[in-house]
This record gives sequence, C-alpha cells and structure tokens, in this order.
Amino acid sequence: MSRQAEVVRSLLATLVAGGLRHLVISPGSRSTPLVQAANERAELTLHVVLDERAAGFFALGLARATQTLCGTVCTSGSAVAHVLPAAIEATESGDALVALTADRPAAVRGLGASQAILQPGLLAPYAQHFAEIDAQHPDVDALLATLQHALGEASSRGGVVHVNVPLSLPLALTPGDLPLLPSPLTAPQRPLQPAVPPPAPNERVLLLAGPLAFSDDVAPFLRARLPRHQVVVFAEPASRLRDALGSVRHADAFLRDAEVRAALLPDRILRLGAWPISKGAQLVLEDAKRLGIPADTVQPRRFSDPLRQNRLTSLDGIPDALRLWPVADGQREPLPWIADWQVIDAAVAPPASDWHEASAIDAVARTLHKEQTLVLGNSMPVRDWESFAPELDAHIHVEVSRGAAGIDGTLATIAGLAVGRAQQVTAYLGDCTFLHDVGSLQILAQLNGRHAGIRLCVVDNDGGAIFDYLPARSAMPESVHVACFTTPHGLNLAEIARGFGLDVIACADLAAWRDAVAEPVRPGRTQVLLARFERTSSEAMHRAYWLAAGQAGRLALSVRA
Ligand SMILES: Cc1ncc(C[n+]2csc(CCOP(=O)(O)OP(=O)(O)O)c2C)c(N)n1
Ligand SMILES: [Mg+2]
Repeated sequence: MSRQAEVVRSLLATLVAGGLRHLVISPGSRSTPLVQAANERAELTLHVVLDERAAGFFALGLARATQTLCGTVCTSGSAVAHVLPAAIEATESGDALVALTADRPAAVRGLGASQAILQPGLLAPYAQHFAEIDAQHPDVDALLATLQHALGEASSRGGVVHVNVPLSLPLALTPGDLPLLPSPLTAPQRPLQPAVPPPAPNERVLLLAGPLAFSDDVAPFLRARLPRHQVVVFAEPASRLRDALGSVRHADAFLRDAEVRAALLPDRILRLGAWPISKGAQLVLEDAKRLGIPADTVQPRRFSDPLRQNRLTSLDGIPDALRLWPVADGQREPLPWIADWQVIDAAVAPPASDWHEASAIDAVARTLHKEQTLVLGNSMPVRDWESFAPELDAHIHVEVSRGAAGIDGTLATIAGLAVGRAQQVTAYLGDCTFLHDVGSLQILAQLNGRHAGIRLCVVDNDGGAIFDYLPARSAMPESVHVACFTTPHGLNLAEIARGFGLDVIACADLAAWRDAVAEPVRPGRTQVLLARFERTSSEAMHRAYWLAAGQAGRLALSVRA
C-alpha cells in the first residue's frame, strides 16, 4: 500500500477513535482517498450533501442531535471556505465538529496551480485546533497523536477541529489492511469550580436561564435544589429548561415596563447559559448592574458576560458551581415577592383569537408531543415563541442556533437534527430565514423517507419584521428602512417549495392553519406550512401586547398595595 493510502487510513482510524460517528461528504475529486477510507469504516454513518455550506450545517444538526463529534469532508479550493459559517455557530454554541479538507500538495501552493488556495488557517479563528496530516511529514504518528488530543477536547467541550490533508496523484486508495484504532485517551480530572452559594433564608433569587443552559439531565437536579418558596424561574425556550422548571411565561412582556421591573427586582440573580434573548431579561440584568445586585453566571460551554457582572462561573455540562447546593426544603411559606411575580404573570394573557403570530404559535405548540424536536428560527420567531407559546411537555427537545444567532443554515441544521435524532421535527421560522437557506431544500427533498417527518412552519411577512422594532427606524425615511432593512421579496414561497417536491399548505386564516397543524406529518416527508401575515398589523399586535402587559402588571401591584 502506498504511504499516502496508509496515512489516510490511519487518519480515519484516529477520527473514529476520537469519537467521529457521522461524516457528511460533499463531492469532489481531491478528497477521493478520504471518501474511500471513510467508506471502509463500519463505525461511520455517511451522508452526502452537494453544497459544503449546507453540509456544514447538516453536520452541526447531527452533532446537536447525537451529542457526538460529527464531520464534513470536502475537496480543495473555495469549497473549504463554505464550511466557515457552520464552524462559527459550532464554536459559539459549543457543538463538536470536524472539518476534513482535501488539499493540493504543499509544494504547489502559491504557484497558481488550479484549485490550490491557502487552506491552512482558512477556518481560523473558528477552528480551535488545526492539523495538517501530510504523508510527506517525517513524523505522521506524532501529528495523529496530537490530533487525537484535539478531537477529545472538542468532543468533551465542543468546538471545531480543522484537518487539512495535502494529497498527491494518484488519488485512488491502493488496496491495504485497515489499521487498528488507536487506544482511547483518558480524560484528565479537572478540579471542581467553587460553588455558587445556595439562597440564604428569605433571599429572593431570580434564576434567568438563557440559550444553551444545560443538557437534559440537569433539570431534575435543579428542580430538587431550587427552593420553590424563594426562587423565581424565568427560563427562555432556548434554555431547554423552560417547561422543566416551571418558568413564568409572560415575563418578557411585563418586564419591559420600568415600574413593574423595579417592583420585582431580586436580591440576587443566578444566570444559566448564554446571554438571554429576551428584552425583559436583558433590562433586568442592566438594572441589576446599575444597582449592584449580584449576578452569578453558570454556563455549560460558552462564556458570556457582556455586562461584566459575573462573580463565579463553571464551564461544565454538569453544574459544578451548583453541585454543592443541598436539596431544598419546600416547607416554608412562599416569600411575598414570589406571589407578586405569579399574580402579574397570571394577569397577562397573549392575544388569542385573531389570525397573527400569537394564535399561530399557540396552535402549533398544542400539536407537539414529547418524542419531538422543536426548532425555532432566529429573529422574531424565537422571541414570539417565548411570548406566545403555552406550556409544552418538558421532554420536547427545543433547538435554536443562538451561538452566533444567524439566520443562515437553518434548513440544513433542521435536516441534520431530523436524521440524527430520528424524531419528528417541527420548525417555526421566518421567510428570510427560509430564503437564506433555500438551497438546502434540496437536502430535504433527497432525505425523503429517511426521517420521521419534518414540518416547517414558515411565517411569511414578506421581509425581516424584526427591523420594525429597532430604534434606528425612526432615524431614517421609511422608504430607506423598508428597502435596506426589511427587504420585502414578494416571492411565492409555496411555489419554491413545491418546485423541490415538498408538500405545501398555504394558510390565509386561523381556521385553515388549525386544520393544517392538526393533520399529522407523514413520516419521511417534509411539509411546508405557510402563514401569511402583514407586517403592519403584526407590529400593532406586538406593541399592544407589551403595553397591556405593563398595565396589567402595574394594576396587580397597586391592588396588592
Ligand atoms: C447570516 C445572517 N445574516 C443577517 C442577519 C441579520 N438579520 C437578523 S434577523 C433578519 C431578518 C429575518 O427575517 P425573517 O426570517 O423573515 O424573520 P422576521 O424578522 O420577519 O420575524 C436579518 C437579516 C443574521 N442574523 N444572520
Ligand atoms: Mg419575515
């Protein structure tokens, strides 16, 4: 067997030993031996996606669904650059990804050879580890051993490993035996972080859970240790703790009111996960900063503390910082402060009956059951879900790409989640988010029959409605706001989806929408449900809701006084 074939096979063995289980192949010539060697490894499940950008997001979805290291392999040249957006999201949200890129031999770099570009470092700084596995190197074993450490690091803590592989002609693998897998590395024991103190008697604690708070096993742990009589939980859907911990539901709306917020401030905030999406939660954190209310931050993977309030942190999946908390006693009278939160939360009701985002979300949410994954698109959809969704079964997997909060790659990520988790996936996303990744409809079309069913609920308000709420809008002519920010497209999304052979239902009223969501999704099929809304009436609905929530909160406080 040639030296190159031997090194490529050893590389695949190292990747498998490092935890790689799913590999997404984008076709190309230079990557031939990598693809052949991948086909030889029974441990790997292989997928094929034409567009490397979509392949990256598909692998990201697989990594999220399976909580394992997943990878892409592509040819040399500009193909490599397309993996960057998924690498950014993986890095920022703590998913484990390997980008395997074929390259021309190092000797032809810089000479104008075809498809020979500067690949080393191209994914930096969003690849925490870079390895060039070159059969010409004098000590390939040392390179592979270093790579194995990097893979272990990415598997346990999340992050991206870029493996660039210069390959010479002839490319096709010569026959040879499979190398043995390298023996697994043992992870070093890291010391426990200092504990965040448990609530003192009568201390009012607000628990704010933002995106990426914790993995599934943490909710029962927290439930046992949070003293119900003194902790208020405000958990966003993206935290995955919202329904498991019994969160208040309308806090984003009533905390926008300064008077209500002032009455509800806690003695201490405990933040879990990344920076909150909710405006109301952000305002509480800003007030806390101004007033010197302490906020501890406990984060599983990615550190975020933009207001620099944090005293303690843990970067572990299991919250070391909370591990030393005793199991809470539930015997005491609830603090009056808790009752204030609850009374106000109960006094606020989202608008229910007309045809708008609130009623559309309510209808979708009521169809979900526990063996399902829910994907929320960025922009208004994730925010609207937090505002308007009723309580869900706590076992539903809620997924949002909040690492970099992009509207890119959403359809490919959904496809990866559907295949990786083998569960029905319901997604709720905006029209621009859909169009941004429209090429990935091809993946959904090709996956027909290979998943439990995908329902894409697309809110088509003909542009990016989120920009209607930004303060900058009033600083420019409305025509500039619409042309340069909202960007109406006027496209017929139904025809686009039908062109890819997907099942489509376009709904113009709530009755049609309710009928559509009541029908189960056919296993193996992707269905697109379109809800058409006018941006102006949608904006009026949101503003009226926020106003009413503030008024209801103030009224509840005055009655109590
Ligand atoms: C990759 C990327 N490009 C641009 C943005 C900026 N951006 C945020 S929201 C948004 C519009 C989203 O529109 P849509 O998906 O229709 O949701 P809506 O705002 O209408 O609810 C844009 C362009 C982004 N977050 N990510
Ligand atoms: Mg939109």
